[in-house]
Amino acid sequence: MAQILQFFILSSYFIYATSNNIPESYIIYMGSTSNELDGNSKSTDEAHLQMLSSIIPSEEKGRVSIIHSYSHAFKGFSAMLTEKEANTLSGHDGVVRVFPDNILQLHTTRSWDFLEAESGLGSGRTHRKASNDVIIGIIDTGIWPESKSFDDTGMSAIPSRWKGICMEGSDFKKSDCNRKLIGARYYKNLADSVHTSSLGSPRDSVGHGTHTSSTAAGSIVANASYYGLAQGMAKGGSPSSRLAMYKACSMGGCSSSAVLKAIDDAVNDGVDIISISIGMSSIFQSDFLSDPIAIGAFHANERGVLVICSGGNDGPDPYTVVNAAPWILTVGASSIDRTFQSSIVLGNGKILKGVAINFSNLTHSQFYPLIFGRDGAAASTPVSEASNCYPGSLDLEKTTGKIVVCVDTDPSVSRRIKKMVAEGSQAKGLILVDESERGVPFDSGSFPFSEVGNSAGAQILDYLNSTSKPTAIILATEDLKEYKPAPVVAYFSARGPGGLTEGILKPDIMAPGVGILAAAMPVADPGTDLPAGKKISNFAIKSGTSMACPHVAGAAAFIRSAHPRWSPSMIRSALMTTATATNNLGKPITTNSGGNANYHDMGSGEMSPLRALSPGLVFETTTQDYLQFLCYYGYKDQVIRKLLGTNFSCSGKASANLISNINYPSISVARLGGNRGAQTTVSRTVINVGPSNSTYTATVDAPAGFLVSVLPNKLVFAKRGVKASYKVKFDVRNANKGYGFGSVNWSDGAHLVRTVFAVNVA
Ligand SMILES: *[C@@H]1O[C@H](CO)[C@@H](O)[C@H](O)[C@H]1NC(C)=O
Ligand SMILES: *[C@@H]1O[C@H](CO)[C@@H](O)[C@H](O)[C@H]1NC(C)=O
Ligand SMILES: *[C@@H]1O[C@H](CO)[C@@H](O)[C@H](O)[C@H]1NC(C)=O
Ligand SMILES: *[C@@H]1O[C@H](CO)[C@@H](O)[C@H](O)[C@H]1NC(C)=O
Ligand SMILES: *[C@@H]1O[C@H](CO)[C@@H](O)[C@H](O)[C@H]1NC(C)=O
Ligand SMILES: *[C@@H]1O[C@H](CO)[C@@H](O)[C@H](O)[C@H]1NC(C)=O
Ligand SMILES: CC(=O)N[C@H]1CO[C@H](CO)[C@@H](O)[C@@H]1O
Repeated sequence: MAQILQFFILSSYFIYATSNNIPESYIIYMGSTSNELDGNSKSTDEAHLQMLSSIIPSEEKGRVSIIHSYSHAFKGFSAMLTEKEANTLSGHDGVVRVFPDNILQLHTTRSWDFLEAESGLGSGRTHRKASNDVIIGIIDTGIWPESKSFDDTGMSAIPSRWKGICMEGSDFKKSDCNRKLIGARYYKNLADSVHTSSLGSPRDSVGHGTHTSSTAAGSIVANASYYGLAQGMAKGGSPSSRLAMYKACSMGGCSSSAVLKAIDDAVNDGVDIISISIGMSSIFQSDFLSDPIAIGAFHANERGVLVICSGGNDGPDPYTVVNAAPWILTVGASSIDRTFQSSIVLGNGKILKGVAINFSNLTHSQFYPLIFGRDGAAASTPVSEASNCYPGSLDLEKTTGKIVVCVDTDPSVSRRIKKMVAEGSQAKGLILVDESERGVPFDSGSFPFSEVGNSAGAQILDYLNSTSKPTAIILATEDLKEYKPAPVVAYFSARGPGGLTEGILKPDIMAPGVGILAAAMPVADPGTDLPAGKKISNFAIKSGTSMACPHVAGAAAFIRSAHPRWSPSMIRSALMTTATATNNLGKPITTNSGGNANYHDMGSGEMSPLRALSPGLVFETTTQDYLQFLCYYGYKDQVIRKLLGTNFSCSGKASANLISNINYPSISVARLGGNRGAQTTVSRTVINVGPSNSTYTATVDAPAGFLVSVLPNKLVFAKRGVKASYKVKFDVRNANKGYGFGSVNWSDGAHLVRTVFAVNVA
């Protein structure tokens, strides 16, 4: 043991000592393409190569080569550099930042193979005649073009403004694109060298991209299901919209340089909306100008393209939300009103409701012995390991032919592993006791499995103790519709406040992300066995903020088709101010643990696309506002100028406190003195997008211990398109420390403009 440890210490020392000299991929970000400030306009690639040859020693000329070049929405390139060369380059004129080409992760980590139904925006949604011309770019793992979800029957000709292409690969032909899937590109991805599963082709090799694409804009497919579960019509949020796939990811993740290139191309190709279900880990977030998604999204937004991103799956702790720049629409995940129930019948007749997707063949006619993992421990194995179904912890002789009960007190062993351990020990089935993961059904394939919370778990353990011959069966999974309460904030959904700035409230909005049925690659998943005698399903049920993000992309496309002239921030505002904080019981939305959700859990609430078509008032956040944000955040004028490419000076005194004044559809005050009488005032401007002669009045939902006033509290709009401003004053009376949450409602009788706020009392 000591020797192994030493080896690690030595080897890491070795890496440390030489890291300066090992070339690695770096991104050289050079700001806006419309740079009026730097006069010379040489061919960009040529200029970049010249830049590289000036710093790379002549004996290593081979490295004077560009991996990805960015030239449409913004400027820059990626290349293999040593750390020292990277530092040298970052001092060059025209360079905004040089940062390592890190690998970003898909936001369905923890390899969840969850399932469920309803990929659309809710049943009963009326199908308004939408124009066909909204194009959604998806940056993901590729696409399976043969899926019925990408059938283009009935779609009109591709809009002439479209400049994208359909790249070919060994298994992907130009004819795989059609009037629905109008573009497909793939990129060299650093993550591919680690995982070889990815092909040189836009074809999906993971399943993630096929799933997200069909959720955003899949065509209507009747009778979709996952082996009979979640049966019904599958359709994307905006079935009339077009899709373009930009494959920058594989099983191993997505390299930053490829994601940047994908955004650059998508903007140039002519997409209207970009959906990105990937991101950094919440622990290793870099600042906005070293974050490829933040950089790409900034420039996309400048050109009128709305970028929607998943907030990550690192919940439920605070400060876990990622992709939280103010020019991004950041999405959290909720459950929907469908759940997958797999009942457990104990030998004493008691029936307990578990959650799972099982294709087991157990029936009422035969019960099996039930054993607690602890009692099935192999010789010299700690009971805590056996209780957790740790690999190698169970004794075959004790578990063969029995249903094993395990707990989940050790998060290092995933459900998939526990299932494999139980299966490997010849058990008949597995019951998992776990409060936190319960809401997200695990797909155990044909192995009988069910998951229960702590109270049902205690009943099972009591029963185990009460008899010498305990028995049980795990029954078939049924899907329960109109399940209540729904939506519920998914426990994994990343929470605010944002780690980089607390002056902007994040996430922005919540959408379905638990058990979502959408298109799948018809390729066997190595970990899951099929139900006997069935063909591989063309649909899969998955969970994650990855699944929530394309729901919002579909909704945004729906709004854009009705309001083609709205800017990205107006569409975002419409979605946020019409979101609901009420569940299908008419009560406040709760979190997975049962408590009321706050606005750091769910943003403005669960999106409601139909209401968002007619929001009444919208908040527009302009590029100037975002530049001002960067000033307040602390970037220097000259850095911001490079970003924009035109003259710009931070106005007034830059202070992080002023971030709250950015014209955003929600309000966050990062820090307010705790003394009685401490106060702050935040201003906002709205545009009337509803009828002329509208009068709105404000009502306030203030948290305990605050006095919140709105000035003026009546806004009169003579015409559509007219702006009005108001101030919100927060007065601390006897508030507790920490965040207080509330909302300001503006209503004209016909529209409700709900703006949520979070105020932190220090
Ligand atoms: C859907 O499936 C059911 C049973 O599998 C079948 O009876 C029905 O005709 C199918 N409907 C369509 C539209 O294919
Ligand atoms: C269930 O299926 C397995 C094979 O998947 C088979 O070995 C077993 O005998 C079956 N059990 C019952 C009760 O049919
Ligand atoms: C089972 O019974 C034993 C002794 O009778 C007791 O120590 C143990 O706490 C009981 N376990 C449970 C889960 O009730
Ligand atoms: C940019 O604006 C600042 C202040 O508005 C001014 O002092 C400066 O000369 C301008 N620079 C250019 C290149 O226009
Ligand atoms: C709005 O109100 C004014 C004054 O009452 C009236 O003259 C005008 O026609 C109204 N406009 C509309 C569009 O109703
Ligand atoms: C704001 O609107 C929401 C949604 O209708 C409602 O639940 C809430 O009570 C309203 N708050 C105030 C202060 O009017
Ligand atoms: C969804 C599904 O196929 N569930 C199966 C679970 O196991 C029972 C047998 O106990 C089957 O009848 C179900 O079909």
